[in-house]
Amino acid sequence: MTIEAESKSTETARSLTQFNSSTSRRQLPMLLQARDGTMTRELLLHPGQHGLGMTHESLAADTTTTAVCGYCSTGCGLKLHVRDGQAVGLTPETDYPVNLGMACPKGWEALRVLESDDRATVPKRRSSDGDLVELSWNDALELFCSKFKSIQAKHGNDSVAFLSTGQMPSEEMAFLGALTRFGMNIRHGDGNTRQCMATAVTAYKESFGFDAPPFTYDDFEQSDCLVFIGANPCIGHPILWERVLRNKNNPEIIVIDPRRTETAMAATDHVPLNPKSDLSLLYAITNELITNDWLDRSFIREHTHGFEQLRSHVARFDAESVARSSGVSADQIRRVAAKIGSGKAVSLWWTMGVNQSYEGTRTAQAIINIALITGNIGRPGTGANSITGQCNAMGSRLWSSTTNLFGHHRFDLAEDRKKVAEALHFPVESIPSEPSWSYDRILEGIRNGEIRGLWVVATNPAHSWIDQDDARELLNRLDFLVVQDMYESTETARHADLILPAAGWGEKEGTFINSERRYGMLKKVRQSPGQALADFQIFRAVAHYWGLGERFAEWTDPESVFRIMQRASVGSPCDISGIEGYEHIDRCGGIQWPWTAADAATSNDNIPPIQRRLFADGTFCYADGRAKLIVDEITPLPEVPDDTYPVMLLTGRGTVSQWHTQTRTSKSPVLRKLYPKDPYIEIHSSDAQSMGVFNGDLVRITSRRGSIVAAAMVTPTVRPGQAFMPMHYETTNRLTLSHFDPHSRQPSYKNSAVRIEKA
Ligand SMILES: Nc1nc2c(c(=O)[nH]1)N[C@H]1C(S)=C(S)[C@@H](COP(=O)(O)OP(=O)(O)OC[C@H]3O[C@@H](n4cnc5c(=O)[nH]c(N)nc54)[C@H](O)[C@@H]3O)O[C@H]1N2
Ligand SMILES: Nc1nc2c(c(=O)[nH]1)N[C@H]1C(S)=C(S)[C@@H](COP(=O)(O)OP(=O)(O)OC[C@H]3O[C@@H](n4cnc5c(=O)[nH]c(N)nc54)[C@H](O)[C@@H]3O)O[C@H]1N2
Ligand code: SF4
Ligand SMILES: [Mo]
Repeated sequence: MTIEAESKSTETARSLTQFNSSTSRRQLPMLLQARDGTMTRELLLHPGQHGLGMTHESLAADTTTTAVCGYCSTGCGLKLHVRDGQAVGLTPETDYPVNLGMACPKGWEALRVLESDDRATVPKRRSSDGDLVELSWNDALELFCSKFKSIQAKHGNDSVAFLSTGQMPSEEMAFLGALTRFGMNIRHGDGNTRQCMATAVTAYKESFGFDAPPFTYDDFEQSDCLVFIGANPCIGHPILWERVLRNKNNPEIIVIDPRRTETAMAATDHVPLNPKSDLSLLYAITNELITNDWLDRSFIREHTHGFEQLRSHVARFDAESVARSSGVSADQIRRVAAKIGSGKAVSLWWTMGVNQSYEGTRTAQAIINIALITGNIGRPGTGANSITGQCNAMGSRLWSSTTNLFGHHRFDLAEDRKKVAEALHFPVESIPSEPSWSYDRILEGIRNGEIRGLWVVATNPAHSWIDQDDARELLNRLDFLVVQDMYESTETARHADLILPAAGWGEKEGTFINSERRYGMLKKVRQSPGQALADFQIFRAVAHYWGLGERFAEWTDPESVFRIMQRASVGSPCDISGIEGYEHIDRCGGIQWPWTAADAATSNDNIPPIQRRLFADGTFCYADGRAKLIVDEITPLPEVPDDTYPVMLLTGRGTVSQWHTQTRTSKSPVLRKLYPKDPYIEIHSSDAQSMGVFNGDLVRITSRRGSIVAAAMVTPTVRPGQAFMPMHYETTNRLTLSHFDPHSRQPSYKNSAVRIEKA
């Protein structure tokens, strides 16, 4: 049997059975080297050969295996039903501690979207007349390397960059970061996590001394007061909302959102603040907590810095004046403060309504301050909790080596560089001493000619980036754009000079880290189409073609990289040295970080408790163990509605069935039936009336950036003078204003001034 034929027939079986059979697992390294001891190009590039070995005999005709869903950060366990090595169906896993037998429509349809005519199945390059023409993997990789190297030779190492994702397994994040930044001399690369989590990361780092979301999902069930700020979990995290519904304490549920969302409707108290007035509102709530002495004074004394400064800062934010600026009544401000003040287990949850705002970092820290001064942290049902978005945004935060060095170390500390270099067995000189430019700075680099080559992996900037007309114009300026995606029809692929076809969820393996810090397994349960390769395998091949094969010799398969990650994690707050390997993660229903070698040695059979939260002893990640209470001045909103553009446009998630730029969810006939096909904008009936617009009429929406048409959805869920558009439609970001939180450089997608007229 040729390598090709053999691997085609056995590879799915391998990745399935390796989780069930420890004897077969031990054969892996042997098989990897058995062929001829070295990596040949054929072995690297063979379609579907993902570098793992298992014998054909171990394939069970009918079997099931549990893998984590590849959409949102909830990280539900899905039980995959496999016949002859190919997944034929799935059901939510009842034994998985995250979802307890539940899944949302995207999860149920996860397999269906993998079959589609526009799957990228073969590498393609743009010919001189603009058409896409097929080429072999060998030619594609040679083209990739020669183009990038020649741009670097002509314009300097920094003239090529990459943009990646929160949707690849951690091992692929780790590989891409190490390959580019410690190997290919690419200094700048960032991820779509900048669009999403950068604010939470910055806020946690400054407040706690580490990017450490403290919670576990059980906290949804243990709180007696839950506060959601700029979060709509009924749509964005429906299974987490199910966990809230399991709460037996009859909890107060406070939702702070300008819109009356599905979540707000289910709340006991909806706080419909003016968009972007969160910071002053939270300061007013803090002021109420302090003046009424609803505080945990001993916690403040023993575990925090900065209380006096916080007290005097928020004293200026009295309920009456903040009522005027935020649109929330002084009574409601006091009522919300009283509920937080009297709660025994208060948890505060935030997502994009906070992260995507021009003063998001300080807003997130105002939330953290409230949890700290009331002692609502480290206990069941408490916490200042940022819910992540994508299946592996957390993996990107720890392992992508973009803003932080591999394993959330610091580029600027020589001792950290040394530690990482030793863990990777790389020369310490290969580790740069500075973080990458942020996403927006990389795009500015394209504008002013500093960046000329770009490698886009598992993200779709020509739809999702802010101020889209400008973003696309910048992509067109590039000398060479490489797009590595599952589909060749994405908006970004339309600009590509080279398309590298990637395997997707279910077609490869690795680990995802969910919002509660839980490593879970992604598994290969089906063959990727055509010549599509796992991103892992593409990175491995790039390393080889670039001439870095030897440096990455240890990076043969995802689990080997997981071991490297474990080495690098030792001694840090995200230490995972106690995990035995993939089979251990699988057996335990996922494992939350940290899980140290010492934890492993002192626990029964190395089985971690199912739910673990951080900071139970009040010790934070700064050297003195104390958290910081951080405050700042309120700054003016960059674009305020005026006579010409009188409406404030909010954007976000539309339905449970749509995922981002829809490259995946639009492929399922079931999901497509569950949401409007064409763009729509939610407006209030009084605004509709003054425009002479009825529900369903087409309207023209114009901002200073661009002008688009969408159907009007007349609804009481938005207030007069405000409108809402889902981000899932290609046109939405043609309207958005390019502005950023100054600390996190996260785009502020949720406020742009627009004019709406009957079309
Ligand atoms: N179905 C589905 N689920 C998803 C995703 C998806 O595409 N589809 N994406 C995933 C990802 S990556 C993410 S990041 C999460 C996002 O999940 P969420 O953050 O919950 O979703 P969004 O709709 O972007 O924003 C949440 C809310 O912020 C509100 N908001 C806007 N401006 C303000 C403001 O100034 N103040 C306050 N307090 N609120 C404001 C909006 O009205 C909106 O209801 O969802 C994840 N889950
Ligand atoms: N106006 C507005 N814009 C927003 C937001 C908003 O609220 N409002 N939210 C922002 C947020 S929070 C986010 S997270 C971003 C998301 O923005 P994007 O990352 O651009 O959105 P996705 O559609 O998830 O793009 C992921 C791409 O990766 C591909 N893909 C999926 N799996 C794999 C894989 O395993 N390998 C490879 N190589 N490719 C794969 C998919 O086909 C798709 O093309 O959008 C941001 N944009
Ligand atoms: S809630 Fe999120 S993780 Fe769970 S099935 Fe839906 S998309 Fe997947
Ligand atoms: Mo996100």
